Amino acid sequence: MRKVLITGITGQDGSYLAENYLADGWEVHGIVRRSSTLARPRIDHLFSFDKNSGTQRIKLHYGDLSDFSALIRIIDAVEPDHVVNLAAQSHVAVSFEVPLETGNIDGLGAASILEAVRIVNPKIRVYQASSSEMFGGEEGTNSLNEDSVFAPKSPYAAAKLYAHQMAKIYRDSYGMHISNGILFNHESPRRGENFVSKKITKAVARISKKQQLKLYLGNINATRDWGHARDYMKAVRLMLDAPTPDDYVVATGVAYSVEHFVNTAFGMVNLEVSSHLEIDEKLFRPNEVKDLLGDPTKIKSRLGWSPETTFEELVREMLNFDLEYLQ
Ligand code: NAP
Ligand code: F7E
Repeated sequence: MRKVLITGITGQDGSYLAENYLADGWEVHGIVRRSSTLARPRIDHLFSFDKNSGTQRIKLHYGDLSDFSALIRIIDAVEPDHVVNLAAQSHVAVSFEVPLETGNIDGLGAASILEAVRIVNPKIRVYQASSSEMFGGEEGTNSLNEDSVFAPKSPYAAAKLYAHQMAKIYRDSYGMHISNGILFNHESPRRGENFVSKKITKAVARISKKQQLKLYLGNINATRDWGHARDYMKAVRLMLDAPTPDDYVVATGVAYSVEHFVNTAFGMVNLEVSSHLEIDEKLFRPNEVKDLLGDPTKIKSRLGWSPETTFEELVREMLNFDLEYLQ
């Protein structure tokens, strides 16, 4: 049975990617941090037994991206065919609060994965979770592709750019099968609660049930190219399964403002935005990434990937999930 090792398996993307590999019959291994609770809500539903073999097809290993010895030990023991590095301090605003931790995990941690794979078995295929944040997103920029200039604006983006370049350096220097996915914002009902999409749909659901009065947001003029995490994890699989490694932008090619996201979600429950939305200056970032729009031409033409979920379908799915949760 083929094996994948996923870092960040407890996160939004890790949970969808684990489902994707399990559906294809792979054995899925994940690296998890020790925490004071055992709750792992995004992957709890995956711990069923395989009907044929009677074994668990998902196995977890304690480790941390800052612990190189653990990474070497786990990769050596699991002998995976693919290593997917999704683990990160993934919040841009928080990276200004914890810049060193962000650099340590998102930058050096990613380099540790590359070095551990090189030492244990350089034939293992690797995916590195790069980010559209690396572009910086100046106001009104045209759509961004693999050749666009990187100009990071946060500790998060700078750390991701270091990891991105290290992945290219390892690919070019050692002939390893390493791909960088430059993913634009992707959301889902499993999105972390302090990202703007989930903050909006959760608040709209609660306001519609009279459990909350106001939604406080920062810069609602920012525009983002929003897709569905489930679709984007299919793109990750295509990169890992491709005969040759490369770097790919993954995006829908359509961007909307945060304000449009808010209007869409409130419109779905027939509520007036003006009665419930407040702008809070404290939620603005020290250096705003204004506009991000991706050009997915390369991945469409070379790997045949296309987004399957429209913006409205995404907002509807997130909102329905949050409404059902309240019931
Ligand atoms: P997420 O929900 O925040 O998940 C992050 C994962 O990383 C969690 O499983 C977390 O574990 C784990 N992690 C954090 N620090 C760690 C450490 N020191 N050692 C081991 N594991 C650690 O993020 P996501 O949205 O799924 O994103 C997945 C990856 O794609 C991230 O690298 C992110 O930066 C990148 N990315 C995301 C987007 C997007 O729009 N979602 C776009 C571009 C790139 P705990 O559960 O223990 O916290
Ligand atoms: O912010 C604005 C905020 O935190 C989106 C991560 O997955 O995608 C994500 O990073 C926009 C920004 O995502 C609030 O200023 C307004 O302009 O949902 P977000 P992000 O910063 O774009 C990239 C591609 C990644 O790689 C990251 O890992 O919304 N905004 N008001 C707000 N944002 C938040 N979080 N909270 C607000 O109250």
